[in-house]
Amino acid sequence: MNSRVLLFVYGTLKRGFPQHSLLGEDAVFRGAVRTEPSFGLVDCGGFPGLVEAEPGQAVRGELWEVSEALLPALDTYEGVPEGEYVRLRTAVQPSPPGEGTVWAYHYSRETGTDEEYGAEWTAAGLQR
Ligand code: PCA
Repeated sequence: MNSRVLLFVYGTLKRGFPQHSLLGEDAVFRGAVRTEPSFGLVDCGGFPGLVEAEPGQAVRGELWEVSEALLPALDTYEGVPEGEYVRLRTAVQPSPPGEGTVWAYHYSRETGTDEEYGAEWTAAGLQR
């Protein structure tokens, strides 16, 4: 059985970015989406990290349907075992009809208090 899961990606896993192929050849693009307006992106040094922010923004990214069997490899790439990121259920807008869980990698390290948050990761880095 090939179970499928939904993943919100906002950084190097997006289409056209360096690690997109980790989503697998059978990944299906489900649309441009954004988080609830309570997040921000920090620059972790060439890649972004999603953190809860106050005041927050709606972070823009992509919703992809991928094979559940790929999650262990994605977790390893994102450093989930070492604690750099955690994979959490994350609400996105527009929300995919009839499907509960969307996963996203959240940055789990401490960030500066006067951090400049971005709302989108581009080839040029963080954008507001
Ligand atoms: N890759 C993951 C999380 C941060 C990153 O650079 C992503 O694209 O969602």
